[in-house]
Amino acid sequence: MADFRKALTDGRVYFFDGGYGTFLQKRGLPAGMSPELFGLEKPEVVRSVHEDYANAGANVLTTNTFGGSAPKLGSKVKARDLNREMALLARSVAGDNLFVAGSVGPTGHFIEPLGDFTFKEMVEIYKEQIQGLVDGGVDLILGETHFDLAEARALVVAAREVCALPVALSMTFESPNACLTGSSPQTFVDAMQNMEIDIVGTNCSAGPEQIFEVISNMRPRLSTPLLVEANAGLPELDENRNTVFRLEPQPFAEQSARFLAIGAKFIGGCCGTGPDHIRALKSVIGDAAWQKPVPEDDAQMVITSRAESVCIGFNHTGVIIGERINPTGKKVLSAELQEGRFTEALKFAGQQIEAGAPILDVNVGAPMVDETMILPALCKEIIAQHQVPLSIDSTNPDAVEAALWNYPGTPLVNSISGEPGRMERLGPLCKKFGAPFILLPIIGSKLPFECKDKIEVTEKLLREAEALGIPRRLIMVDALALTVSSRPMAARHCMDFIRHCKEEWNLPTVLGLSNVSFGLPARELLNSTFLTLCQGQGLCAFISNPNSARLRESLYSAEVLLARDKQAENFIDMYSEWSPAAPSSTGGTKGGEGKKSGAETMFEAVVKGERGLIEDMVRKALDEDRDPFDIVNGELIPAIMEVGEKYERKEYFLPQLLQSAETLQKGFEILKPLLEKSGKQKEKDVIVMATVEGDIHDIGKNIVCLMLRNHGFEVVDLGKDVPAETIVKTAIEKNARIIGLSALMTTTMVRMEDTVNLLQEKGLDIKVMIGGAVITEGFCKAIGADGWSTDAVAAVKLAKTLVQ
Ligand code: THG
Repeated sequence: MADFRKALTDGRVYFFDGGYGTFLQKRGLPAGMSPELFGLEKPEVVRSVHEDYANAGANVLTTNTFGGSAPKLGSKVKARDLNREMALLARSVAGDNLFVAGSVGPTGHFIEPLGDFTFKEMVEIYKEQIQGLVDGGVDLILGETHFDLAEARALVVAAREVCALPVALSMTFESPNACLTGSSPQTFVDAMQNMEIDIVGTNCSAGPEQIFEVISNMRPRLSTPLLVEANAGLPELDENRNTVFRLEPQPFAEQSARFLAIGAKFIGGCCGTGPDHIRALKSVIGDAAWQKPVPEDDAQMVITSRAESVCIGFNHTGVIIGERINPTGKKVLSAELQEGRFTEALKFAGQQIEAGAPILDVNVGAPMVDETMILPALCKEIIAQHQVPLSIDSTNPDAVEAALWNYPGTPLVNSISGEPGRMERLGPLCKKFGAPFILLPIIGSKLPFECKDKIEVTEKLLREAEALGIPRRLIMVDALALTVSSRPMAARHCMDFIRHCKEEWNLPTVLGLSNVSFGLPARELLNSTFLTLCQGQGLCAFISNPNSARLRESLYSAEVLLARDKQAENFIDMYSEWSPAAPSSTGGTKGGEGKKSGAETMFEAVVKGERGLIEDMVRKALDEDRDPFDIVNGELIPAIMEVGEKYERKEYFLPQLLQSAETLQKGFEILKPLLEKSGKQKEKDVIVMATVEGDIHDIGKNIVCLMLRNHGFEVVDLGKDVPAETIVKTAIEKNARIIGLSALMTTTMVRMEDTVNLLQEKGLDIKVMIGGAVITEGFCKAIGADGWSTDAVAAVKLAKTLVQ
């Protein structure tokens, strides 16, 4: 049988197949039925689709298992069995000449803090599905249409635990710059490449022209074979109210051919494409050679959060890793961490980010702190509020592991030393999670002091890492800054070592800056100058207090002198008004000076999503005799409006929106009894929300419910898969002004019309608003609904106009 691994590196371009859902509908898949269960009942229909794609010239057939995870399938069938059956079916058509990709879509649930699944649960769910695909003989595992980096990571981890097959992950981007949960195409690629994924890709969401923009944004650091599957344009409604994708095969293929220039090796189609689209791809692209992507950006290492990438490299700006979340010498922080409270730590997080730290070190090592519990818990809190990637700093490997399991990106692990067993324990974990790490060249209790000693220890650890198959892109060496007050040559040995790491090993270096000045006065002066000297030798990152203006001045000055701040643009931007008289209070943070850190008002707490602060703030305001109505109308509501505007401007994404909404709810819970008691509260408008019958997607609907409640609506949430009769009956009982309907699939959105018709039959004046990924204005008009929206913020606006 042909080996798919060879296909990953040869010079050819391969063709995937086209859409299944839309195609199966044409062959009798009933509206609302899951294509996977349909496939079990009518395998001959699925087989005929596979055959048509094989005849059209596809090299890779995709299994009919997109919704084949246990939560999607429900209790009717075992996920492993279904996936095996469907994989066998595709295999029987593919034979030995074609490849079979085992399709794995989203589960319909989010991982916490966005949703209610833990990362580990998600991994287990995917393992079951992937095991079935492996049983059935697929050639690769294909994650498709994902929109959450955390879930995508879980899928990759699961695939690696179950099998040794190549893994492809294809993400869907709502806009050229971000997916639904805020990850940019580039950050997605960075995280996946850190995990050594075999193929990165993007599919669905739009036609080839829009998708071209998405993959253009992946390009700077793309080095992995690329898979692209566009829709046949955007969905429209035909005269019979069926969703259609109208982009014809020829223009589809011509537009898709442009993907080659970005590095596409695998090209196929998604929604609305059929065998003719694949045939056209083949005739337009033919035997074109694969143009292997060559990254323009030469970063040595990339650290990512859910949303952001931070590059570490010889041609990149020196990276400050904010050190302040560390209980050493901090009484209040230590005491709080012992009690499991994070107010002080979160304050440090906010302050350091305001000061411009691109990465935060998180260290909770203090007496009587259970790091295994506290470290991941604090990371989760920081992640919920901030975008910056974290550096997980602990000597306890269990704590590091726990934090890694819970992180929605590829964070920095600080650190792996030569302590016996540590590389064996943490090295494979870093590899598995794609987490870059700091290699700390210490073995035993004696610190290497001279450059040659550091080289010797580092060489030994690098050999260990290599034996474990850890890629170089995950390794950054700690240059081990020691104090010059006891060892005058310490800084010079450090600089020699930094140079050696760069010139001999092409490895980036980092160090804990302040160690150097221990025991001396005016430490900031020494630290800043040491930084400059080290940068001259190739230091890439340093752990330090970013709130020091002097340090930032040194850093950004050096960037000009090292020609990394082209035309001194950044420097001029920050320091054009710099005055020598007050070096410690001027310059340094872009737009950040003068801004207060942390939230000072309830308004700010909601905007920033400071869940931990809001309750105390509300109680304090009540103690000060503030009117509950004034708090709601004067602070909370304007804050959530501001959040909505940020969301529309794409400054905020779903995670921030949810964070702010939950913060508001927490504050509101305290005020609610008071508002009700005073009776001054005006009658709330009632809105009945439901996902229509046959559709089990409720992520979008749940978010809309939360936002509507935040804006003062009384929401009756009927859940998912709800028949029109139940919806209308409830609306009558609750005296609702609006019914809100959600559907994700083209097959189920047609059920929205049932509710509209039923209301008309009964002559009821209840407005109907609809939403969901595939809803269009044309569809809304066609079924006679009163309005449609594409996201939670727009839905709130719409609801407000409908009740006016
Ligand atoms: N290498 C690597 N990781 C590290 C270090 C390193 N992690 C820990 C440390 N060194 C870097 N972090 C700190 C954190 C705090 C301080 C110094 C280094 C510090 N604390 C003050 C004190 O102890 O008095 C408190 C001052 C304050 O309030 O900020 O100085 O070398 N890989």
